[in-house]
Amino acid sequence: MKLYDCAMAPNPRRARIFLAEKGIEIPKVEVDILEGENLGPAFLAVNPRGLLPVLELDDGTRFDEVMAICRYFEDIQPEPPLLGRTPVERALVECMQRKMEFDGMVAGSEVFRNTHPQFAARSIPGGGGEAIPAIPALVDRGRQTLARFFGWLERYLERSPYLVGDHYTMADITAQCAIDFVAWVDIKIPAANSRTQRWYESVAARPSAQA
Ligand SMILES: N[C@@H](CCC(=O)N[C@@H](CS)C(=O)NCC(=O)O)C(=O)O
Repeated sequence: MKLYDCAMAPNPRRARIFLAEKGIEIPKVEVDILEGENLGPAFLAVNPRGLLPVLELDDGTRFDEVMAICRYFEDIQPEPPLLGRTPVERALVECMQRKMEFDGMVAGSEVFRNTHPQFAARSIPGGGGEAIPAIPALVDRGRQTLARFFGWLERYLERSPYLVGDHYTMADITAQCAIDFVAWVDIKIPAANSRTQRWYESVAARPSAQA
């Protein structure tokens, strides 16, 4: 088994934090997104969409979505549970994790990819062969979505210390990775959002945050 990974990229980091929380170590193959290695023939043979991470099993089966990778590991090693302990919790984690992914990760990607010069012709992640020019207006739209993301986060954390109940889950991992990602474009947790600040300090102090 091996994980095609990219150390600087936020989606592979979601998988790495998940694995670190489970105490699972697997060999990794580093693919440099910034230099476009993911768009070259060697990696496109692994994932034609050119996206990371990808988990490859020993029989050649590949999972090319973070959540599929995490579900697989949750099934083969349930402890500690990161996708919910009961049917209700699992549904709640799913609801929250998707919100964190769309409102946080995807909006962050809109801002980052439409501003960073290295992605000027790669404004949609991954391969497809054609140049996709940046659309500057998407930067404002991404910032607006992120302002809402931070507003929602503060409200969700009114109910419980973690995004779903009293323990750390995949929803926290995705939100934490989104926040660290948007810091690259100088977007920070608003100073007034004290619950989010407290939550962030606690998740960032977990050893897995180094993954
Ligand atoms: N839906 C995919 C998203 C994966 C994704 O967007 N990965 C980014 C890195 S964070 C990527 O591979 N980008 C390639 C590129 O920018 O060319 C998942 O959850 O695994």
